[in-house]
Amino acid sequence: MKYRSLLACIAAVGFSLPACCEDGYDLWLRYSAVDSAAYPALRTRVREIAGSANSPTLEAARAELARGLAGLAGAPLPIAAEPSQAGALLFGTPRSSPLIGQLPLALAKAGNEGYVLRSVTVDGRAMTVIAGNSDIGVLYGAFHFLRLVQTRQPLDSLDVVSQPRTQIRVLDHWDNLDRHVERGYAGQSIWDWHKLPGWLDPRYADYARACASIGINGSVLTNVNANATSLTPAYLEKAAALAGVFRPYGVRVYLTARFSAPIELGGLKTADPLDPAVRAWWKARVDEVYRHIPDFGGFLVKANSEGQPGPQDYKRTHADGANMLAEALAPHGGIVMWRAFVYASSATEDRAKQAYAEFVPLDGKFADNVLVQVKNGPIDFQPREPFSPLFGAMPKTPLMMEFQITKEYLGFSTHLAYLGTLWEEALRADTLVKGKGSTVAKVIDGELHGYRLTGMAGVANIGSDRNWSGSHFDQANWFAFGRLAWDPFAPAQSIAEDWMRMTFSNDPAFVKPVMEMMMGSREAVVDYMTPLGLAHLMGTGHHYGPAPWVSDLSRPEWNPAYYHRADANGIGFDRGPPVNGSGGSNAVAQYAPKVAAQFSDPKKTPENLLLWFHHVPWDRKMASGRTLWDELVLHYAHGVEEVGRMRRTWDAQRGRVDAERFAQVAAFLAIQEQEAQWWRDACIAYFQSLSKLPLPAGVPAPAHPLEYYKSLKFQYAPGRG
Ligand code: GCW
Repeated sequence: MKYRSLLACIAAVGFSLPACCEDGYDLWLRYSAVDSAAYPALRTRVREIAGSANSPTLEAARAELARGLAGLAGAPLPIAAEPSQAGALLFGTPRSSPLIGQLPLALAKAGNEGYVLRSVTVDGRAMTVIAGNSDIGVLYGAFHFLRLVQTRQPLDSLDVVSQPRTQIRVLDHWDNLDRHVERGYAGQSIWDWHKLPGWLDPRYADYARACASIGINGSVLTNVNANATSLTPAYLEKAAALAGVFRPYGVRVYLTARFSAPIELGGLKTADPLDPAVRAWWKARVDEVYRHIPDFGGFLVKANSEGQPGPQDYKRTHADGANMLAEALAPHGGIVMWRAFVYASSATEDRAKQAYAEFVPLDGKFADNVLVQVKNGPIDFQPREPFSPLFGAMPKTPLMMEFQITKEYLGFSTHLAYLGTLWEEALRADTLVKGKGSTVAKVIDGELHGYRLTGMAGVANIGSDRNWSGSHFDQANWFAFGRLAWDPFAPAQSIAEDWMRMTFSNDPAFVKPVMEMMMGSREAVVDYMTPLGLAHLMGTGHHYGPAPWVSDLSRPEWNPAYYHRADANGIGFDRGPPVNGSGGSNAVAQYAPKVAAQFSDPKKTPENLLLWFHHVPWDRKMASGRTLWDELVLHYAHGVEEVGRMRRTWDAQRGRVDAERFAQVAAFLAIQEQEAQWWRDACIAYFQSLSKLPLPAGVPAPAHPLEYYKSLKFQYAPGRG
């Protein structure tokens, strides 16, 4: 922005009104000035930043505190090596600061990566300490302290101890080397491969800062639909340059490994994981990776899924493939994240059953440095799915969670959907494998089975757009992912509240209604896209908009009709036990007996998953007393109404939010409402062509005939695979 227009902005609105000209680049690290009359804590408790920044990470911590507190306090704070006055904010480890070593901080409870924030009195002077056992712990603590100020928490008797409940907290970027992002709705890839390593865009450091602020400690730079070129020296040099930028922030670089790389790059005739020449090739290649990136994290692998090469091409198992890579990585301390998202090209079985069928027999067969990465649901990141039956079924294999932050199936970046609630629902689901309370969160954090490794991955929603995520509210999903990876038990609502206060405003007149809007937003999407347990009704390939009628694609599970199975009698996928040898796919049997019993019985299955597990007649009586048909239509209608309500909630915030971000959110909500209506109308028109039933009283008919919706084509929808 031009200096003169900035001055004009400041003159026009003054300091107390929301800042103008905000483009979202600063994310939740905005650090806008505190009104010290309303929040005197900052002035009284924080007068100086003290500590020695004798490593790049401690330097990053001090720099963040200086930057953040200067913004929040409205003026830079004095920096000192040792605390020199009351109100000192002392940061460091017992090694960087002898004083920290002497204070009774109970640092043992902070573990390797955690921290303690504590109010202390030293020589009669009140101070605040941000301490960790490691430098990265201090950086995480610094971000936590800034968050407390940003969200206007009391600072006088701080007593916070926090450490992550999972070890590996990674973003998976589905970024191609040509900068196209698979399922990306925020512009191009932020990795400008062409200009790396010569040009280090300042955005890379801001990315790492943002990741560190929420505890993310790894970044898989490349798409799981992998390109072996990323393992060549020229690209390793580029990845090494990024690793250098990320290192002070504790973010390790990982890459995807294309299973056929020994053939493509090495000129071998095979990529058979048991072939000695193949193993030697991977070993040498991994050694080379570590020569470029000494703290390289490891590989993420998609194999034998959707056309990707893998060990099954050689009649070997997923464990054989994973263990070969694990063997090459182990001497360097690297890990393999092997994905369980598989569905065989020729399978006739229910797709929801395939991951379990392939992986459970391999439990206990993976090397010590392998994690199996499992999507939250059995199919594919739908607006709602039951939890994957793999959770709880592989006690001897560390399973890590894979969530999708980018909204491939929830309206791309123009639909406002806070995913914290979706992930909370998945994490709190009870597998019952070791009795009540055997939640997915306890599988993931290792508590249930004593896993040696733990982790959570999020498919990134980050791109070259100025606001990073394609929309302002999509930033909340990046934020929520990091917070849940740190603590899978954290409540989605308090995460949303922190994010809103940091990103927009602490004004209660903003926080309360907008939080309600966020908390209900994902359910609204479920209602207008796939209510009552429906799934995968999206347009084929691009996944933009409704296409429940598609049924002519070569592979059965590419067709929306495969998932909803609607006909003249009813709708839904029968996944219950077969009756007299025919009927259900018996996917329910993959769950623990009590869960299976619940999901087998339509009367006990929660209505929001009914059609996932059962094919039921249109006139089935629902809990409301209405028929399934009426209930389905009303859910679609309700979803649209909710978006209308979201728009009104947002419109009432005019003046409480800067004009630039206000306008974009308002415009996107208008798009969302139109598209929700489109979803509603297209789905009702289609299902009505089968049910032949009238709409419930008061529900308007779709705006167009079914043929109109079928005729729509979206050749250029973004993010295509
Ligand atoms: O959801 C599907 C996507 C593909 C993706 C695949 C996967 C990277 O449509 O684009 O490929 O999942 O998770 O591997």
